[in-house]
Amino acid sequence: MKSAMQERPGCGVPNAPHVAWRRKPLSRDEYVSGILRGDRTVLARAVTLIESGLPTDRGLAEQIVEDCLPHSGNSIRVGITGVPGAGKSSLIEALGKYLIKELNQKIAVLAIDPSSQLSGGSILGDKTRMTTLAASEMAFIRPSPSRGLAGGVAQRTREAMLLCEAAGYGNILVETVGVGQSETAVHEMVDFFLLITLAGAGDDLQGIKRGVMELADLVAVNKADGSNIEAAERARAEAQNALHYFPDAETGWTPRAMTCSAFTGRGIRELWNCVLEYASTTRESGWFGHVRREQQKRWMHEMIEQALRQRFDSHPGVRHSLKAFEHDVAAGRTTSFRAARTLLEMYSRNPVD
Ligand SMILES: Nc1nc2c(ncn2[C@@H]2O[C@H](COP(=O)(O)OP(=O)(O)OP(=O)(O)O)[C@@H](O)[C@H]2O)c(=O)[nH]1
Ligand SMILES: [Mg+2]
Repeated sequence: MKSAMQERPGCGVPNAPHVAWRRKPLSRDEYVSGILRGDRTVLARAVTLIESGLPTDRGLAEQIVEDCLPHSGNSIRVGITGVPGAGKSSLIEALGKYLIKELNQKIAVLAIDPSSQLSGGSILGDKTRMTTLAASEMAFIRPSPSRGLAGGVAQRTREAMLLCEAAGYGNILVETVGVGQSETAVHEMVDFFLLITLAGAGDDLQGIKRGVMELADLVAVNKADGSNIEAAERARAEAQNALHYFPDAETGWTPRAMTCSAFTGRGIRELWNCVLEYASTTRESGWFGHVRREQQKRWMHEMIEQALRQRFDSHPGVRHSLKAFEHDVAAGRTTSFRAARTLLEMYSRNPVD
């Protein structure tokens, strides 16, 4: 299924994914050279290819990623999470404006949004919250892929991230809603993890899962504007209490809490300085490189698992008998162990590739 944006050719948003099937197909070299010279249209088409469910597209997509890999990695990858409505998209717009206008730097925004599969709404919503970025030549915005399972979406986002880096985007922001498993997936693909919270709502109310706080390198209490400033400051102090007080021995970093406002711009510069400070501190401690190496190892294992699963699922014998085995297991006619072993043996006698 195509996303809402993909089905609206010429919907007037410059950053909209391009309608690949109407255009002349590009060769592997054309894709790669386009990406390396920072051509946003080619980059968008390559990401569409990555997100395509067609097995015929997969081969080319993998070749492009492989060719771009040596040119990737030179970036700071920031994950942003928080409950719906916390202001993630608005904050990304504010950060993006700061990066482009004040620092003259390019920014790529990717999103993993499990809710969009159900509502379909936030894809267009995101674009309207990021109007400046969407219109800027210096920004590349990609809403969530609307299909696939959490793991598959994460893999595609990772690949899109590598292509953005090869295209010269030194700042990568990955947005996700902090209510599912997606924040863990995002945490595992970024250098820095930012949790956006709001004043006046307890952790339970905010739906923040226990554990997400522990992943955060920075907690930003957003909407610290107007009559909300004091409450935001109190929430900041509470968040700071919940975080560690001392630098982590391994990382050299002490997680922080700040207030900010996507509307007034309060705290935006400080927020980005915090990201930069994290990068320099952890580069010095060696943690930065260590995490990236560990992440790469994990990606490899995930890809193996996914590929094996895919092959197993598309094995004709397995496909033919799976339902019957499920019935037998549910009816107690066989055990799940025996059923799994039989199916695995069926697969390994004649593996599919
Ligand atoms: N007062 C105030 N309102 C804000 C601020 N940032 C965002 N909002 C408002 O909060 C609402 C949600 O903002 P979004 O940026 O869409 O939040 P989000 O976290 O991206 O939401 P989802 O993508 O749905 O998860 C919108 O109505 C914004 O206008 C802020 O700094 N101050
Ligand atoms: Mg959003």
